[in-house]
Amino acid sequence: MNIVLATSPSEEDKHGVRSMAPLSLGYLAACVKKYPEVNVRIVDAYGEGLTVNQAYDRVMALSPDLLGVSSTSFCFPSGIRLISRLKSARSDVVTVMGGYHPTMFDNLLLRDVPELDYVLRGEADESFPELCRRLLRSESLAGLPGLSYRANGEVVRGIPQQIEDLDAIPFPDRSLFTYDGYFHQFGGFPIPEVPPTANVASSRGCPYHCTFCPKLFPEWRYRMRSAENVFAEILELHRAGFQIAFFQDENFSYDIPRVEKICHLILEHNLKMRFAFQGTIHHLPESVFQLMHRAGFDALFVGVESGSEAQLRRYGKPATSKSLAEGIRRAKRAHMLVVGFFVYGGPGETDQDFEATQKFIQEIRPHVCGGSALSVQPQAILWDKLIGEAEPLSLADTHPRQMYTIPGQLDNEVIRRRRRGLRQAFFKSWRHWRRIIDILDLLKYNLSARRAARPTLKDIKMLLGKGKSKPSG
Ligand code: B12
Ligand code: SF4
Repeated sequence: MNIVLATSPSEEDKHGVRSMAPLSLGYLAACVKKYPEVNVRIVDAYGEGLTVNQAYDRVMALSPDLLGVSSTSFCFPSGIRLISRLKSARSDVVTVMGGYHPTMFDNLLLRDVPELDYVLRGEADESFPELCRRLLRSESLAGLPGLSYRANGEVVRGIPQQIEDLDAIPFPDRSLFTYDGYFHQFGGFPIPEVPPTANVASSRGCPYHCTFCPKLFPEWRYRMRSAENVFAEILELHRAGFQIAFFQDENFSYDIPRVEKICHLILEHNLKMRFAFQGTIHHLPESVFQLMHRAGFDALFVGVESGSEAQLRRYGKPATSKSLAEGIRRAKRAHMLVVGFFVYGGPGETDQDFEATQKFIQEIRPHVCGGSALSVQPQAILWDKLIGEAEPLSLADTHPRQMYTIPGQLDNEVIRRRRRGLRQAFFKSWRHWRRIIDILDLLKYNLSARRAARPTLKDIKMLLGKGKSKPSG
């Protein structure tokens, strides 16, 4: 059985191009490999920036018997187009969707997309291999956990699945991530000379409930892999030649004892790798940041969202602006590169709230800032509050919404001003004299920053006439 797993193409947004490998599909592939009759391939249409037509050609060339398409809420229409095109050319191919949007809107998808055969709701590490097994043996699919399908003109909905013991599932099959563009970026930022980097998921979900943050399904819980299991994976990555591991979890750092244990294992084994993570930091004491630095953690990505206390409360964030500022200061004292993410234009955000965000950026000075206008996504608390709790009537009603399209919220002109304002605040923060200290500190103590800066430093040396030009030929 030829299985092709694909991400939904995104023709409008090229954000993911050359970005991280799709771990979701790597996990599914690893889990289904236990059946020798199965041959799996991955087409990362989103990551490679393919159009629907290009993705279709790639999938067709692999002669699939089953096509599984992963989709977020942002590019589900192109995922549907890919499935429809394939099915009209090859009606015998079994088509399955999974991921955020299909988990939530399985009923609408199966009602309105005749070319789609099945949806697997929630985490499919166990249900997807079971689906393949039953298809291979021509067994009944009734009762398959998480499976939504059509029966007698009705949609039968499965219960979204979650894996209780994450240590029990295999590591993602990275041999199928054949696109080499992943390895020329770091956390989504293109860096030409970045050493081989792998993304890793050490936990699933997040214990918090920020109002704008979508969950895979309402009952989805935070679960962690053990420190030993995480360490076994990074050891395997190290042996495979990866030099950096990026923990892309929603919240890698929530559980302090686990973070400490991972660091101790790295130090005890003298593992020479560098690390970065995404997660909350307001609760991490200085000693933990220092330990992480010693173990090789060079960068962190944190959702600050706003510098205004009132706005953070409205978002239901677990931290205060003071605890976030102190967390960033502690991380900087431990020589970590801090990438802070901000959102603007959320419900209730006043000019004063936005000014507090600008002030936060200028005073606390994360090394890098990312920002976006808040969008309201179906699986988030805000969706229920602003759009309504009723089930959308059609797929067209399930698209994420920009705030300015919602009556009573800030208009697009204010959003544009805030976008400019955020950029200005970040540029101003770089004009502060203390930035020289920030840079010198990173160059002295942060190995990844030093490596990234090496080509620029070489250029500067050459400019100053101190570098020897390389003999040609
Ligand atoms: C890493 C990451 C990225 C990376 C790489 C994405 C990738 N190729 O995997 C980059 C930086 C490119 C990225 C980009 C974006 N991302 Co992103 N990303 C993540 C993150 C942090 C981890 C994804 C992951 O690997 N999870 C681990 C795997 C194991 O879980 P999983 O993906 O859910 O897969 C399981 C199930 O969903 C299911 N499944 C998934 N696919 C399929 C397919 C089939 C056939 C089946 C049967 C089952 C199945 O089984 C899998 C195994 O259990 C998630 C948050 C999260 N924790 O999931 C956000 C997340 C997916 N991203 C999100 C967003 C908003 C974006 C962007 C729009 C950001 C932006 N402003 O540009 C873009 C658009 C992405 C897109 N494709 O549309 C949202 C999506 C919400 C939604 N409503 O759909 C999330 C949930 C974050 C959040 N909470 O807001 N992202
Ligand atoms: S925004 Fe961050 S802290 Fe809040 S629920 Fe989402 S992942 Fe967790």
